[in-house]
Amino acid sequence: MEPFKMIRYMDEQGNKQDIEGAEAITEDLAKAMYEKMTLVRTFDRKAISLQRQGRLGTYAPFEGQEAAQVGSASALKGEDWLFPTYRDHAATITFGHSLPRVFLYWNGRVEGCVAPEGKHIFPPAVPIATQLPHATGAALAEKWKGTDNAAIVYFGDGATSEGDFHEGMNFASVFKAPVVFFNQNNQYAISVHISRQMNSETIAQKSVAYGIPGVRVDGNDIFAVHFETKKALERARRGEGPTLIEAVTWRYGAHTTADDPTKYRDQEASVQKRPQIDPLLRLERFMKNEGYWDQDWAEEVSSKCAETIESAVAEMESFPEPNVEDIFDYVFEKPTWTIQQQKEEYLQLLRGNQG
Ligand SMILES: Cc1ncc(C[n+]2csc(CCOP(=O)(O)OP(=O)(O)O)c2C)c(N)n1
Ligand SMILES: [Mg+2]
Repeated sequence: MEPFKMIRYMDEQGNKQDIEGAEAITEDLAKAMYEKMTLVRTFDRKAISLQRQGRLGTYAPFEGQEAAQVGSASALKGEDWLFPTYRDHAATITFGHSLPRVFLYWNGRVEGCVAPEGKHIFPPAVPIATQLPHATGAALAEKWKGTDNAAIVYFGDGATSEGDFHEGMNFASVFKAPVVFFNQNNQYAISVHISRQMNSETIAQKSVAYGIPGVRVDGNDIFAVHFETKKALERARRGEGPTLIEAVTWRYGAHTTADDPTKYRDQEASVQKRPQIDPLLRLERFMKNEGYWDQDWAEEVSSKCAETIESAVAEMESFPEPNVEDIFDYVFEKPTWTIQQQKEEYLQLLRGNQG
């Protein structure tokens, strides 16, 4: 096979591709994936709407990247580790994060960084690529403890220009850490197109430099993402070390709600691309081709997801008011004297304003 050729389990029209040794795609799996992608898309659209109404602080949308995130995170097991960025809530929700807490994160609440008990989900990394060495470390700790737990770390195309990307991959390769480096190549780092980010043709090929396997998948094909991630996780659990996966995808919307994509790309062209690349449309076509599609079922999924998201919003909004001390108390485990001083000054200021 041509090296780093894009792997597809279904083409753009949803036709199943012949993949040697591929696991069977069952109706149950297709339906479960469709439900999850519908849930996270509903979440994403709701979050934008809440931000526009002033009910969320800011938000980083992922519409277009649902297959990449849901397909990969659904391959994890209970005790695995997940290291997300600010755009990976579809992955964290799939792995069991709480919806109200993911909303709370976007209201700047520390509670939004806390995953449900027993779920190994790190808070989103905003500094680009810092989470890669963390994931390598967590994976190595699991290896040294003798478990078969693995880690997955999410990062964008832009993150490959950071030193931490190389440090995390190199260290993981040398020490055979059970970690999957999951790249979502949405082709932009805010306004910077990938052609200005790197000269290599693919991100997957960067694996060669570290002597680890590299896989390039169609990131809008949920089955390609799911099964290739599952294989990489199984390799990791067998003690064979890390894998780099490049999922080629696209974000339809803005980088964040503070960004205007029309300043750096043709948004009309992005809308025109939707019929070819939309991950939900592709799965729908696949399900129709396979005879799995049922319109009543799809409508029920959509209304159930809307209800689930509405009740998560209500829960987020009924959360106790934030404590202003939180922004000082959670910077370090124990506050440094500078932070202590800032906190006291701020509290004094508030008292002065009240008096
Ligand atoms: C170390 C660091 N440098 C710069 C930034 C500003 N910044 C925020 S998002 C971003 C682009 C990242 O692009 P990519 O890795 O492709 O992820 P995407 O946003 O596309 O998901 C940059 C440069 C940052 N957060 N951290
Ligand atoms: Mg990007």
